[in-house]
Amino acid sequence: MSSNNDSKNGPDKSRRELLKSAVGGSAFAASVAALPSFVFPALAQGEKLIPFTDVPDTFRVGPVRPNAVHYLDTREIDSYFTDNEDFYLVQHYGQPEIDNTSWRLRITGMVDKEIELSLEDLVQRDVFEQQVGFECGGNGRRLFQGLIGNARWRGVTLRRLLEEAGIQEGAKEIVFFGADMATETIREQEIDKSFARALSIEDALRPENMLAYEMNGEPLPHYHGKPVRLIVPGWYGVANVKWLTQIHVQSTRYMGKFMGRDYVTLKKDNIGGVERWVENSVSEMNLKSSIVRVVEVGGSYRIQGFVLNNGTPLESVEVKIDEGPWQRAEINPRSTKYAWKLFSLNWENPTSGQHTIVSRVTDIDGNVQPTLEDMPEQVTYWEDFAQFPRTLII
Ligand SMILES: Nc1nc2c(c(=O)[nH]1)N[C@H]1C(S)=C(S)[C@@H](COP(=O)(O)O)O[C@H]1N2
Ligand SMILES: [Mo]
Repeated sequence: MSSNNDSKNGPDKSRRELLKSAVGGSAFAASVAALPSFVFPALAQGEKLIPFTDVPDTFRVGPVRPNAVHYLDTREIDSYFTDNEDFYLVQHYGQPEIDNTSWRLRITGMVDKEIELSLEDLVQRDVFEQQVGFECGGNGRRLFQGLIGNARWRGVTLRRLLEEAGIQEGAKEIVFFGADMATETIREQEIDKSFARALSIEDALRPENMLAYEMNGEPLPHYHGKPVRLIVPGWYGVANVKWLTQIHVQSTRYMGKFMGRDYVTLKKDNIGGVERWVENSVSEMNLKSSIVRVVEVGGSYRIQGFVLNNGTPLESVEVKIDEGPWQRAEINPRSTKYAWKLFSLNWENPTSGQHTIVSRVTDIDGNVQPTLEDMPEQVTYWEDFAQFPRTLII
């Protein structure tokens, strides 16, 4: 049912119908084995996880600890939304305590009217909700892709607030400051700096950017930026400033650490016919897929994984088993534009022994996820989006 999924709507639609008619009925149990588990993760009981041999026995995912990085064990992704308690955590300056009642958000700089908002003010504005998945720009194979998550965010659009403030002519960038601060040593001087990231005016005005105060139906958790964070759909996690306190509109480039020095890729590119090393601030997510789990249910095997990208619709996700042909996987029909896309491929009668499996994703613009060998030469570990072969024994 997965390799012949040429029509985008046909098979998906019939599966939805099947689900609808099956729920509560006796056809339910019979149809379970035929469904990819991402369609109905609660049915994941009875499935057996096949261990990857590329994951060392020493690899452990610890519990969430204050101020610490937290990553998912991606072999255990079994639901479309990541629980708030499991969603990865990255913060460079610790997790500041903020009191919701005294918290204020200020919009300052090149605006017609500077604005100061309480949480109450924000909550009273038009509600905007969307599904957004993202990964840290530093995510990659060494963590088996664990710096990742997918959630439902609720808040207000950024654009609406910027229109309220009125951006003035000549403005170039908008800087988003978090409440978290640290002392950085810059050219032998100790300087107090807030975490901050900037967007061009054009990027900032994208209608899908939002200030989120809820995550999966709960008030935004402390570790994820309570009470309000920025969400820039389709971008790497670093853009999603947590513990947001100030939005500043300015006519100059913001050159802070997380724009200009850290989260900066350095890779070889062809610049008008000349090969040059180029720095880029980590921004839009690259087209990436990865296999994260293989399960056995009642004697049949499934290969599952995720896709993240900048929101461009997908053409296909394919999986290659050993030296076999690329086989089309099924993409969870539930996925929305900026959510992650979970995919699944039924693996018919695998032979016992060692196997290598790998996935690749193609978008409708014809971009194909490259192999590690085809990646541009780069000297940073940011943006590891190459194909990721996995090994296992059946
Ligand atoms: N204020 C603040 N926002 C921040 C950061 C930070 O250190 N401080 N880290 C960024 C980075 S690098 C990532 S990957 C995401 C992680 O978001 P999460 O912890 O909710 O998963 O938050 C971003 N927002
Ligand atoms: Mo990050």
